Amino acid sequence: QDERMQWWREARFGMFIHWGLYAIPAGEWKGQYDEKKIGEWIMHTYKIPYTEYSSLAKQFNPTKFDVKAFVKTAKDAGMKYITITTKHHDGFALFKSKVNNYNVVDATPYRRDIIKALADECHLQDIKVCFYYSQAQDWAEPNGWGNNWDNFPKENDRNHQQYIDDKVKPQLTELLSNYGEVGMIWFDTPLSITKEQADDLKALVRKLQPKCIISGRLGGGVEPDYQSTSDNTVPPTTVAGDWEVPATLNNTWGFKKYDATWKSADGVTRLLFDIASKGGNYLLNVGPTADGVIPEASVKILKQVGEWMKINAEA
Ligand code: JFZ
Repeated sequence: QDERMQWWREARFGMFIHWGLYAIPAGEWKGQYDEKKIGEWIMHTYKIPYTEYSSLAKQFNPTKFDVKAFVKTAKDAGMKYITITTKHHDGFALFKSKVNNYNVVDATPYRRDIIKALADECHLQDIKVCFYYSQAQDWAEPNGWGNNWDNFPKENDRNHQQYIDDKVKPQLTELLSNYGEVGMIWFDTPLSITKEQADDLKALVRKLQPKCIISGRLGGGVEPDYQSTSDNTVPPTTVAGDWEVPATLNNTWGFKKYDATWKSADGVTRLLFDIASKGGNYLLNVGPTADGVIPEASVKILKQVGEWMKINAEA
C-alpha cells in the first residue's frame, strides 16, 4: 500500500482531462443550452438516443491535438500526474479496443489511439499517466447502468454482470496491458455495483498491475486506495489518510462553448496550498475542444499557477 501510494503522496497536483464525443456539441443540442448542466452529461441531459449520439463519432477528428503540448501544459503548471477519461458514461472509448468498436480508432475519421499517444508521451516526459474509467454507467449499453431513455430493459431487468464481463473487464485488461505502467484507475459513480463486482474489478487491477492505485469511487463498499472528496470540495480541516479533490476550472468537466466562469489563477493557487497543507491532492480539470486543444483560458490560468509554484519553490 505505502509503496503503491508513494508517488501520489508526493505529487500533490494533477491534471484531470475530460475528453470525448461530448466536446463536439459542447453543451449545445439542437439549439438548447443549459448553463447549469455539465458538458459530458449532454447525452443524458437531452435524452439523446444512442443511435443519434453515437453518430457524433463520424465527426470526431481532433486534428489539432498535440500531445506534447498537453503534457507540457501539465508539467509547466507543476502537475505530477495526468488522469484522462478513457471511457466516460457515454460509453465511447478514447483507445483502440478489440472487444468493442465504439472507440476512437474504429469509429472515427481520426483513427488514432489517443490514450496510447498520451501514455507514451507521459512515460517519455516522466509524468504519471492515470486512467478514468466509468465502470458502472455506460449509456451505450443495454446492460450498463444509467441510460433510461433508450429502448433498453428497465434498470432492474438488466444483466449488469453481462456488461461487466463483456465490456468492463476486457477493456480494463486492455488498458492495463497495452499502455505500459498505469499510475491509477479512476473509477466513478458506482451506483448499485455489488461488493462481489467491485472486489472482482479490484482483483483484476491488482493482478495486472499490482502497483496501480485504485481511486475512491470503486463502490460496493470495497476499500479503495484513497478517498475522493465531493467534487470541488475541500475539507475544512486536516483529514487522516489519503484523499484527493477533483475540481473544475469553470463549471463543467467536458468542454462547453459558452462557459466562461473561469477561476482565477490566484484562486487556484490558494486552493492548491489549502489542499496540500491539509495533506490532500488537487486534481484539476481541463476539457479539450473537439479540435483537440485545451481552451486558451485554461492554459493561461495553468501557466500563471506554474509561475507561482516556481517562485515559491525557490523561495
Ligand atoms: C462524476 C461524473 O458523473 C462527472 O461527469 C465527472 O466525471 C466527475 C469527475 O465525476 O460526477 C460526480 C461524482 C461524485 C460526486 C460528484 C460528481 N460526489 O461524490 O460529490
